[in-house]
Amino acid sequence: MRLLGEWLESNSRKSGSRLVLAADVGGPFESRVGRATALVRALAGRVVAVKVNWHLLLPYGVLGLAELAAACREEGLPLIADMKLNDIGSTDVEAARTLFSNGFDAVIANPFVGYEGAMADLIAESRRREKGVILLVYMSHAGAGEGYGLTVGGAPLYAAFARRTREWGADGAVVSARSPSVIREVRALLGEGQVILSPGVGAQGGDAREALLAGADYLIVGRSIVEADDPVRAADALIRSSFAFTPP
Ligand code: OMP
Repeated sequence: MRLLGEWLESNSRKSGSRLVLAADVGGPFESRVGRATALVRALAGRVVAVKVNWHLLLPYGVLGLAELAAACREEGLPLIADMKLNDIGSTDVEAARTLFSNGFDAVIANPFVGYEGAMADLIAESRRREKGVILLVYMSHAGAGEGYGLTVGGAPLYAAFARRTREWGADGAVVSARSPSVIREVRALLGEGQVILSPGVGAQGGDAREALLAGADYLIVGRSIVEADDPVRAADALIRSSFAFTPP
């Protein structure tokens, strides 16, 4: 079995990078997948994984992303589907089967829906297929605290979600790079081998180095690379500025 965390770590050792490319390519619909695929080719060796979101999934669907999935496979990069799965088990499992049968290696899901009849089914399907599930634990937008920060039974909801990530045996958690203190708390609650993926650096104002020092394993970065005049230089600059330290 190739656990997602081991795959990311192996790519990170080879590349010296902790960047996950959010291939959020906008602009003309007809050229998005071609441009995203070219980005993956150009950035291979500088990123440890590729994540796709509605920018590509909506206009193309998984069948339309075959070229991108093939590029990820050839470059040895796990392909993560960011649909923030959030439904009953049978629907989530259907989505996961479609994704996993078409070159995707992991999905992001929302633990808010609970275990029985929802996340239990999705996680079991992913395990059976040797694929990954990453749970949303604390989001990066300004209003994230209104939901993920709600206090339930004297503790914030994100702490409950971090515990669920461990207990349910997911592969890791998404935690905002803009909230290093939350990253620290979540890090302490996660189990061994469970990774923290942190979005929110660059365009959203978070600091890459602070997020990594707080305990994030990887940074999910979209616009500050994708929309840069020179994405390779932008990725290199991020790698240089954030990784001038040895992670604990
Ligand atoms: P940039 O802000 O352009 O770097 O993109 C960040 C990427 O991470 C986008 O694809 C977002 O949809 C995604 N993301 C967040 O920004 N915040 C979150 O809390 C969670 C995600 C995510 O699940 O990837």
